[in-house]
Amino acid sequence: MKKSLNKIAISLGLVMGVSASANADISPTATLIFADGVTSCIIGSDSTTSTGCLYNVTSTTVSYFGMDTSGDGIIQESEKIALTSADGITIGIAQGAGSIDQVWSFGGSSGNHITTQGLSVTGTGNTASLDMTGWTVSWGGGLIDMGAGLIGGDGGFASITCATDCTQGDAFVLDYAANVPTGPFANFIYTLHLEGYIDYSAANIELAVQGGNIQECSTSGGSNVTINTDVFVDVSDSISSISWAVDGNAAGYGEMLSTFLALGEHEVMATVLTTSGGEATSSVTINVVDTIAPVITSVGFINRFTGLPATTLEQYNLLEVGIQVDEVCDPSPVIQAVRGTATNNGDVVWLFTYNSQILTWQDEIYLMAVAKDQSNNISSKITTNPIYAP
Ligand SMILES: [Ca+2]
Ligand SMILES: [Ca+2]
Repeated sequence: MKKSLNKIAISLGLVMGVSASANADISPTATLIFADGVTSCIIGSDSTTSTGCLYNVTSTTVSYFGMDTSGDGIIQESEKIALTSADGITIGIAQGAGSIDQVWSFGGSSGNHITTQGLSVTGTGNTASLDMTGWTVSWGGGLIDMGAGLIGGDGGFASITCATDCTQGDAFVLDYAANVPTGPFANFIYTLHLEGYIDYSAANIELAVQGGNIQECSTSGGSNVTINTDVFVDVSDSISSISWAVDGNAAGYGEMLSTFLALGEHEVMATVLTTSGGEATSSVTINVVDTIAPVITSVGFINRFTGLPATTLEQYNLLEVGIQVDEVCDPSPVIQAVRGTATNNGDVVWLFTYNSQILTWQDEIYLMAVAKDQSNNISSKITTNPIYAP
C-alpha cells in the first residue's frame, strides 16, 4: 500500500467512535484496496497512435472508470480510464486527492477521485451496498459530484460482491454508475469498476506540526517542536503503538511528540502499528530557521575604572568598547565594532597601538558595532553619542 499524505485528517476519537452496524458483515470502516487497472492492445502495438495500439483499439480491465463521451449510452473500451490505486477507498472517512487513486488524465486535464464525506456500507454475506453520497471527481480544477447515481437526487449505490464473506482479505468487485451532473460532460454516463481485496488492517497516520513545518528558532540553538497525529484504524482493529523517529533515530512513543530540534532540517517519522498487524507511516520535514538578526541594544565606550558609560576622555584616556546584543538562537554570535572618526578631505590621521590598546588623538570618536549570528543574519548600530576629547 502506498503512503498518502493528503488523506483528509480525521481525529482518532471520531473514528473510534463509529459504531458498527449490527447487520453489516463488512466493517463500516473497511478499506477497499483495488488492484491497478491494466490497458492493453487488442490488436498490435503502434507507437504512432495516441494509445500505442493499432487503430487505438484497447482493452482496459481490473480497475477503471468509464465516461460515455460518445453519448451512446455504452461505455466502449476506448472510454475506459485505468485507475492506479493509492490507498484505496476507506469506507467511513473523507479522503482527499491522492488518497484513493493516483492522478489520471482525461480529456486533457488531470484528476483524482475523492470523497467529500465518508461513504457508508450495508450488507450481509458476500454482497454489500455502498452509499456513494460524497463520491466526487476532482478534475480540471473543479469538483464533480458523482454520488447521485444514474437516477439522481438521493444518492446512488455501488454494488460490492465479495468472493466469500467480505471478511479480512476477501476479494471484491465493485460496480457503480452515475449521470454526470455538471461540466462539459453533463448528463453523460460515468461508471466505476474496481477489483481488489478488503483490508481491515489498513491504517493511516497523518502528522501536523504545531506552528507549521518551518519553525523560527525560539531558544538557544533550536526550537522545541510539537507534532500531533491523526490516526485511522478500522473499527474492528485498534492501535497497538505509535512510534517516532527523528533523523532516523528512535524518539519515543505516543500520539504526540514534543522534542528539541536543532537549527536546520529534520526528518520526523511516525509509525502506527495495529493489533491485527496493520502498519502505516508518515513523515514530515521540519526546518528550524533563524531569520532574525541579533539586536544590538547598546554600543559605546565604557570607562575602564568606573565601569560606567563614558562620554568624554579622562584618566589616561583608556576606554573599553562595550556592546550588548540580544540574540535568541545563536549562543555566541560574532560581535565586533569599527572605530571611526569624522575627518575632512585632506586631514592627516595619526594613530598607533600600544600593548593591544588603540591610541588615537581625535576630537571625537564613534563606534559602529556589527553582530552576526550563525545563520549570517547581520545587524549594525552606531553610537549616537561619540566620545569627545576634553
Ligand atoms: Ca460510449
Ligand atoms: Ca538570530
